[in-house]
Amino acid sequence: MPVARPAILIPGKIHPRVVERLADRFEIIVAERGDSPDVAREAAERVRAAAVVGSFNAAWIDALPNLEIIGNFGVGYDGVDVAHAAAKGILVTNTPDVLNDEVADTAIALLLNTLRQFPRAEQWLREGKWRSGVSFPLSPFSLKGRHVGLYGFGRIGQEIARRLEPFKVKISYHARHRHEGVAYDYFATLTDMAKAVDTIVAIVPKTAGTHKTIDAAVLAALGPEGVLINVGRGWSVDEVALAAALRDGKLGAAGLDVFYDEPNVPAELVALPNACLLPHVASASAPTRNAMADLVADNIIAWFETGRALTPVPETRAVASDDR
Ligand code: NAP
Ligand code: 8YV
Repeated sequence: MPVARPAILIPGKIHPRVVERLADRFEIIVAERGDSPDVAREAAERVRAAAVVGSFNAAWIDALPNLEIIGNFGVGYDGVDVAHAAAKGILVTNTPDVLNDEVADTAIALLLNTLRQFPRAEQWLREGKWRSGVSFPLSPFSLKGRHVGLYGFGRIGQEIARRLEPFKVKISYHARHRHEGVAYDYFATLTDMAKAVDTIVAIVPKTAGTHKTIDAAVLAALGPEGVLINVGRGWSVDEVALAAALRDGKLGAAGLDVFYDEPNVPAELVALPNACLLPHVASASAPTRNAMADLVADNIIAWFETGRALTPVPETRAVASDDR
């Protein structure tokens, strides 16, 4: 009798390369995305791995009695109930490092676009407003001479810092810990950093400790010349306070790739000329998304071939197949 191939569940859409890479070794079971699991019991019992984007909650995990590994497409794995997975001895993997350069490049592009208003200038040109004797208005802000505070100094934060160096700006950072051997000033609190710098670039994960930490007090400390860039998670920002600060001139400008309730972007932010807004595209180039897809697939393949995954998240790092 032929040996059954392990079944992989794909709840909703995922990058097609994940499926291409897995289809010859595994049975692929596609289900509807949703908060409630939607997979027939007999199929659910065959599932030993899931490849997911976004939300994968405890109900989904509980619906799959033989689940061993969840491969998350993305370095941020806040959509997966990782505590529940860990409690059940299920491994969770993410896609660190392969997107660092792309996301750091995007952060720099968004910073320059926010300060210098290049998207608005291009729109102005496309609208046919550039005529002899008529120039686009000077940008109120420049990157020159700024003091940039990185909120988050992990894999991506450090790449952003490397890219900022040639711009000759002063660089500081706030993270949970001081990083040894780093020459930039460290601030133990976000508020203290906001008082010292004029620009914050946020690249922190969605956790209990980062919820709405960029609040009215932090924005007021940045001040009317201040700029906020967020490429981490919208969860970290009090968007009501941000829109009010931008509207009232208490904050100079903001550049956002991420929002609290995606894809719903507050109308107040959309209406503001000093907000530069992107639809969560920091890693969204074909080469980088291919690399992320490969890492999702390689984690699942490695798990079934060697009993070890390549990039388990810290909370489930201790899970190994020989414990099962
Ligand atoms: P990482 O290497 O784990 O770094 C996370 C950084 O955040 C670390 O410096 C960490 O501090 C800091 N941090 C965590 N909790 C904190 C808190 N409560 N207060 C202060 N600092 C805190 O992660 P990464 O690979 O750089 O990615 C960071 C996040 O970016 C991801 O989790 C994801 O949500 C987001 N992201 C967004 C996009 C996008 O498309 N926009 C793309 C990729 C990633 P320590 O250094 O002290 O540990
Ligand atoms: C992706 C991201 O857009 O890796 C992350 O944490 O936010 C982005 O790279 C997302 O994970 C999948 O669409």
